[in-house]
Amino acid sequence: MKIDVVTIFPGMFAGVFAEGMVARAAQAATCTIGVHDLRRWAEGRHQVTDDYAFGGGPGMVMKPEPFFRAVGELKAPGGRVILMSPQGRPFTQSVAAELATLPQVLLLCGRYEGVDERVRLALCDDEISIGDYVLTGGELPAMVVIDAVVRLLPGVLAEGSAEGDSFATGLLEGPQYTRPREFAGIAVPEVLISGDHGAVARWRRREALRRTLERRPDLLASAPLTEEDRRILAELSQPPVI
Ligand code: 9D3
Repeated sequence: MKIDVVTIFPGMFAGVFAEGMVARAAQAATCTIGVHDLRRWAEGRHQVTDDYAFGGGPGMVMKPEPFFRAVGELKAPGGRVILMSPQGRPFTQSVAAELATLPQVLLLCGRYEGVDERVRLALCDDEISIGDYVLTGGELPAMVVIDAVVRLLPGVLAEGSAEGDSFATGLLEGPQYTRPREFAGIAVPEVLISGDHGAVARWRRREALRRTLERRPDLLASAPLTEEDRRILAELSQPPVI
């Protein structure tokens, strides 16, 4: 897979791509990541990428021409051009999984007050937001998308890790423990030390259901639940008899 990013702040990506799993994916040649300075496609001695908004108003708008030239040069066959924008479709685990199947993802990052509408209308196949909060640009969202996509590529995670993702099972994860067996006056639950794999699996499922019910009950509506899960949920919803 090829991932390309077009930005006026290419330096922001250095740390993310130098360390951790994204770096490992790039080294393993699972994917090639290219970060491209939009100014390369800007004109004039000052390589200007923004301009005043027609109709007036505060703030600058990013010019269309540099984006069109960048995409003309960088887009590969079957590639998807995605504008990072607060008005985009919400980014979720299933969007990440969809992007991970493509031969190329080409992310365009905006700055200032926004991007000329022609970029959206005539250049982009998709538009993504990472959530309902206002950031200063599309760079951090692009890093979020790249991180979520890269870890789904074959050979990046330990076998089976992605399948266990809380958003893949539709539930939040329950508590996890490592050594020591007792710390801060809190003991590791006995079942986890028991060696009874069946009991451990049942306990983990129950704790995942408990945590989801407490914190994200909205997830239960679309989680794939068994009859036994529903019985446990009913029990957990029942106020304890004292
Ligand atoms: C004053 C202008 N804004 C009205 C609320 C529009 C605006 C344009 C560009 C606001 C923020 C930005 C910069 N953000 C992004 O480019 C962005 C973003 C975000 O801010 N939140 C969540 N996801 C994304 S993806 C790109």
